[in-house]
Amino acid sequence: MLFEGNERREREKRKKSQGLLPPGQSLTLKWPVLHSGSVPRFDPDTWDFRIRGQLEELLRWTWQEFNSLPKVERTSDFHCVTRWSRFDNRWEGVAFREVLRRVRMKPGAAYVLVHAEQGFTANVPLPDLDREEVLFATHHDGQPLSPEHGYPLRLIVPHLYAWKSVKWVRGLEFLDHDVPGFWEQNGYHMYGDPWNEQRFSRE
Ligand SMILES: Nc1nc2c(c(=O)[nH]1)N[C@H]1C(S)=C(S)[C@@H](COP(=O)(O)O)O[C@H]1N2
Ligand SMILES: [Mo]
Repeated sequence: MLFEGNERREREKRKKSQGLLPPGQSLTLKWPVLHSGSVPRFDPDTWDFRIRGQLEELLRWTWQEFNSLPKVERTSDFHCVTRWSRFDNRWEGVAFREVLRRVRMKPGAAYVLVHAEQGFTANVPLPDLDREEVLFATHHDGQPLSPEHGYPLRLIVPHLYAWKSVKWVRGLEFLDHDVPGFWEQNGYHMYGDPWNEQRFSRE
């Protein structure tokens, strides 16, 4: 379902009055672009997705292998720590659980460091990824992701601030302890719950 113009604004008003906008956030109709570094180029011949760390067996998939995994659609809200939110984004892609099903973890694995192009990382506890609504998205509102929004693949973790929704994702590292990712090393909160305004680690 796509929400256009008045219909979209009506729906936003309704959701706002239902308390679905986290504290300190404002709604945006547009979709801002936010990241550190440049927009990477996608080469389907050299792209791979690596899963490593506390595993019985390391995995490596080519673009063709990853992209042929079963797809799902999920609609969710998006909350950036810089105080904008966007309701009702329709994402299409591969469910995190679809990937997890193929991973043989060691018993201690409890955290994931998500890896992206150019060395970008974000840390997320495994239970926060092992959720119905978490996916590796290839499409947004019916269109392929644009390069600046993460083409060809980005993670979507709707219940955490959007810096955990890693663009240009290239792999997962399973760990038995939590380590800070890129923004977390730069002062952002280790967990990042928008409902509790976990924006920065020293606040
Ligand atoms: N690879 C990568 N992914 C990233 C970031 C980044 O710097 N690098 N920034 C994050 C932040 S802070 C936000 S708010 C969202 C923004 O996604 P958008 O540009 O599609 O709106 O991407 C997240 N994913
Ligand atoms: Mo952000």
